[in-house]
Amino acid sequence: MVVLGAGPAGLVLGNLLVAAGIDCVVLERATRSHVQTRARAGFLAPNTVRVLERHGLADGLHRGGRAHGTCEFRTGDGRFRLDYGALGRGEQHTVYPQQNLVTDLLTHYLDAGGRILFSMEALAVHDTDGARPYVTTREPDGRPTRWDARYVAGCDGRQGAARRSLPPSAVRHHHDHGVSWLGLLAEAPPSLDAVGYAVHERGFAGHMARSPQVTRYYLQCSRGFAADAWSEERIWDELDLRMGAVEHGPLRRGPIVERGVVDLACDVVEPLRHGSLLLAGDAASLTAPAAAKGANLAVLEAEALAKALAEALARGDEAALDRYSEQCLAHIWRAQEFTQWMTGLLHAIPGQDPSGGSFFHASLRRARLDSLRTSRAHQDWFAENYVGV
Ligand code: RFL
Repeated sequence: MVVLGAGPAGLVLGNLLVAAGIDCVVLERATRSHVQTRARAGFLAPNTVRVLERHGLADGLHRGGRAHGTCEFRTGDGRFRLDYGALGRGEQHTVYPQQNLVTDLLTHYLDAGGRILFSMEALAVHDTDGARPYVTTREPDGRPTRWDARYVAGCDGRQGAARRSLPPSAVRHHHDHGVSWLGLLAEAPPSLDAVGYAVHERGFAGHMARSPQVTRYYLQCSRGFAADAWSEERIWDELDLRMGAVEHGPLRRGPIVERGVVDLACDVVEPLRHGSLLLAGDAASLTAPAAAKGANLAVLEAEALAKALAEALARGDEAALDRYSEQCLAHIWRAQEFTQWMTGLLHAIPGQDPSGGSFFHASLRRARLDSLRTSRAHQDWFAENYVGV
């Protein structure tokens, strides 16, 4: 069994395959230190935590994760809070940085005897319509290598070899939300004890705690915006303005240690199985980070895939593998639908708002926020979808 990629999907899958006694190797393009320090997600859904607990992979997040169940919306009309952890199904997120989760999963995998090769870039997956697929790779010194397997799991993200090797029958549904975010990681303590979503006429601003010392911020920016266009001071001033620092209190500033522009787009590959090539995580579907679903879907899919592969490899029974795609696509489309809703709630879409000329969409957003502020039924729906995958 060859697994491409050592992100949450590939490492959960690798751990479960090793636990099931299946011979597997993980091939990862990046170095170990890069994989263990790549800051991305932080909000784990209760279902994700349950999957990790079920397989003894949750020790680290039990030690270092923090329960989180409140978000605050700020608009020109004031602010309101939703204690989503007490609404809907009464479930909370666990805040645990993705790089810590990846480090835990990797340690566990190696301790269990799992094999992984870093700096090993997969170039393509071949012969996926038969029972003897193989992966071609480039060694760190540039030499080509070939890896034969019974199945190949494509967990190598949006730009990996698995996606490049899909047969023409694969359908890629793509949707561009039309907005971009400047994503920032600040060495500064969180400024509020909640996720902060500011819906401002200059664009969205977001605040998400990562740890007591580190906070993620987002600023909606124009397409093609250069990540280094603004000085740190300019960024903090803009965050202050959109988050309403004058009315609601100043943000706690600190050095910005990472910045990058994310174009909010999503896509889904259908189906997730192409003969002996199976997709999971971002390789299968990409969700815009507005609703924090990506890492959570990756973990869920990895568990479903491990179970199906174990049945296929141990007993030659492919029934679960045949169902894998349909089973996961149901979750994926639910996550896409909520992400789409959330994106519409948070953004002035260019060309649809006062700055772009139309009053209509801004008024719809205001009405949606008002409903969320006042309707218990709407709040329950939000909470259920916000923490769910
Ligand atoms: P990953 O984590 O991208 O891992 C894929 C791995 O494959 C390697 N790779 C290759 N290896 C071998 N050969 C090749 N040709 C290869 N090409 C790539 C890569 O080096 C990498 O190690 O995919 P995976 O495992 O599917 O996990 C998906 C999640 O990482 C992703 O969905 C989330 O980070 C998305 N996301 C969030 N998700 C959440 O659930 N909650 C959040 O709060 C959240 N915040 C975020 C996010 C994503 C963000 N960015 C950077 C888009 C915040 C941001 C800013």
